[in-house]
Amino acid sequence: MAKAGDKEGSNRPALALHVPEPKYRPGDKVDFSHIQVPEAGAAPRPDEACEAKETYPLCDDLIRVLGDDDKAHGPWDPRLDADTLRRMLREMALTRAFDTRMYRAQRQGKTSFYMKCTGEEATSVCATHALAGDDMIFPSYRQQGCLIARGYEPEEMINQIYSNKADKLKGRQLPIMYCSKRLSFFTISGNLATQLPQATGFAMASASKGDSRIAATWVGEGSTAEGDFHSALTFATVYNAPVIFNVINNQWAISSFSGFAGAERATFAARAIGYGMAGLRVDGNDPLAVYAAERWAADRARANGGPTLIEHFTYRAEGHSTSDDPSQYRSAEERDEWPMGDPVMRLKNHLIALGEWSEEQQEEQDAELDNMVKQAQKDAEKNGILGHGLHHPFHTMFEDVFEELPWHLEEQADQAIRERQIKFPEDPAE
Ligand SMILES: Cc1ncc(C[n+]2csc(CCOP(=O)(O)OP(=O)(O)O)c2C)c(N)n1
Repeated sequence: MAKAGDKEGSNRPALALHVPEPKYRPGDKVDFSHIQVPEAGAAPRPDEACEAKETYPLCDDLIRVLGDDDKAHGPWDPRLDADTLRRMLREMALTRAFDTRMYRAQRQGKTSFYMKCTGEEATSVCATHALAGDDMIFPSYRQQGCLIARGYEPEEMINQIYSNKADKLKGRQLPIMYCSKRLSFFTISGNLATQLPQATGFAMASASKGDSRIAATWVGEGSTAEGDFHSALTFATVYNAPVIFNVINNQWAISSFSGFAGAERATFAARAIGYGMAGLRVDGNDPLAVYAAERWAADRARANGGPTLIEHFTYRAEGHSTSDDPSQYRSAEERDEWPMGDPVMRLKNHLIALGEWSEEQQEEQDAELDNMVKQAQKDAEKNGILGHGLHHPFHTMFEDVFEELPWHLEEQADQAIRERQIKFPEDPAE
């Protein structure tokens, strides 16, 4: 028997901990040639009703439709008409124009916070097009494109970002944490991955009631390390819930590269295999591939084929948020070197190759969209910007904590209003 303090086993190899390290740090030359970019059209397309395991080779592949020639290739080509393609292009461009203006609004102090989705527009806009209008969306904070694709008014979004008196969420949520019951867009929560089991729960409820609505949820690759990811997938496969898990692998979770969420060992799509779930891995910057994969999963779920996990392989082109400076932790070259290009440019070039669009039309549309966002911003500013007094009545802060206002919260409200009136007599609280 070994005694405490004995050097028993000292001839065994020393254990070593592996701490992932990203390939490129600030100032480094970037070479993404290790990333496998298969030919567009090369991946097979199994039937939506197939056994989950038929999809497993696709979890290690990358479904691509748009080739370097800007044309659509192979069995995943969704064969969308030109009007639908133009609508998707317009909504992706609107998402980008909106992001640009709101980022600036934060820098001008009109709001406290903003998050862009630059480079990831296809993963929200084009995926939403593949769903029915009343399918329930459970987003993370980087899916403003889903709301835009469902026609949410930019002014409403800006009212929320400004926490002004027209903000439907009454200034209670951090900017960009939208919600629209009318558009089946579930309230965004800052707690990562909590939307996943909720989406599964919605899908289970829908199925148990014999309804026809499915659920689609989005999560960053970093957030897949949360326990909620595991429970959501377990419940979804056990009960064959009609739910789609969109994992947006944009390579970074703030300053942590995807290796910290397990990317060095297996793809995120491959997580599906262990649960017995269908899985697909797509080029997230290929608008047609994103649409086709989401449509495949939606049709499968709607026909009681069960859940699908889709990894959208993409790149977070900008900082994590207005509070982040990516030049501190990654090479500035990464964005330009990203081998899958830019989703807006790729769809634009595809439409031009089809003879259904032109550079001039694109320029005109960009100017029109920028003006539209500018006007929406002006209109929203009439309802107030951050810190300029036009907010919801003070009392509303205490409402909706419970369905009915309990006596002790009514007391707190009265007291808070009295104190405010003493401190700021020129700004009477209601
Ligand atoms: C439970 C929880 N832990 C940590 C955070 C802080 N946090 C906010 S965003 C973020 C990174 C998430 O990265 P990822 O899931 O890859 O999504 P991305 O931001 O790339 O879209 C972290 C750690 C949080 N909001 N909630």
